[in-house]
Amino acid sequence: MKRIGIICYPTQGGSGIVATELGLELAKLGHQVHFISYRRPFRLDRIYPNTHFHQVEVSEYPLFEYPPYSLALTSKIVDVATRSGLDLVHAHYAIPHAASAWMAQQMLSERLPVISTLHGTDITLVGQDPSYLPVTRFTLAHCQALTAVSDFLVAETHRVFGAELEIQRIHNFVDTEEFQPRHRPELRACFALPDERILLHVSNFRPVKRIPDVLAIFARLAVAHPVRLVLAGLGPERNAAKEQAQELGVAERVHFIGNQESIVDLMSVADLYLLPSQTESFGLSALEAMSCGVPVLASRVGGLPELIDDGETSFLCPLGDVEAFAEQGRRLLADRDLYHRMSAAARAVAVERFAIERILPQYLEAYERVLA
Ligand code: GMT
Repeated sequence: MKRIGIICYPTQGGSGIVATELGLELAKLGHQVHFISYRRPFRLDRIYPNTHFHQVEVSEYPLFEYPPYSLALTSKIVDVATRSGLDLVHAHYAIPHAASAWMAQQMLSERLPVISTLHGTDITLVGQDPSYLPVTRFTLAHCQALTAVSDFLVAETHRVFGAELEIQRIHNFVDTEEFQPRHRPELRACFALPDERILLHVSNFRPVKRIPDVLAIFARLAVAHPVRLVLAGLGPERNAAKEQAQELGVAERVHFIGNQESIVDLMSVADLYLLPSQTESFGLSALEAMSCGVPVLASRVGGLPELIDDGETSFLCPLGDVEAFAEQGRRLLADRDLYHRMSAAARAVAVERFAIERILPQYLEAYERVLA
């Protein structure tokens, strides 16, 4: 049994989900898992044996225009490590988690090994911002182990932060028992008539998700097919998306439903999942859709080709080419055989390659290495 500290964002983004699901699986194996964050992670929604939550409290002071979260987090890591005897700390998302973990390690005379998992925008966007780049570079070089969620992200990290970094690729995973095809007519009826198909997109509505493309693809499909679009999540581009839906004349068929507790319920009502992102280091929501037997229309970017076999398990389309997305969507909506084949193949690949049982041993092995 090990005592493991997991530092993560508590929000509905993929890095927080991966960190929480990983922690819960470790706890099932009997490890003591200590989550450290500014709020209870959203999938840590009830009492789970062997898990503990430690809230980082950031004190306000009139002098602080920007209260120093990274320092409060460091203090909390030191406190939890000392009281609970942590064997190692696992930081999810480099900024500022890996940096705070490194600082805590120094304060504990290097007795606390740090493993950091890179998730995507911590390398591809935020980590390259001059405000964070030197600290990110330093902390990546000083972790005892680094993992990244795709080969794409390993390569991108090498390109930006140096080829000498040792990074293990550990793909993201899904709980295929929880995320499985379900027949939920009563939920579907909340959004669509029986003969209508439902397209789904779930995100944080940031520019990287290309929400205007989601709507443009939907509007093209809506010309000839009885379809609905369900948009789940909150974020800066949500209001603009509502305006765009009006302009495109599809507003009555688009449902903005905000953040949802249960993504699996949403996947159960969807016929197609749209992910036309600018970049996606992995695309966890696409994997969750596939595990539920929902084919995905995604951009051919980042780590998505590692997850999607184009034309077999889902479709990959050129970035920004909304007509190409719509064309593949039309094929899937028109051809029931193709749809069912692809749906089954998507589910099969989730089970065979990305089920939690396949991925967890890779993290356990990384922990053994840092402890050795
Ligand atoms: O999608 C986001 O912008 C959120 C971000 C996060 O850190 O929560 O997601 C990143 O990490 C996920 C989990 O590893 C990946 O599945 C997403 O592809 C990645 N997002 C991007 O690379 C844009």
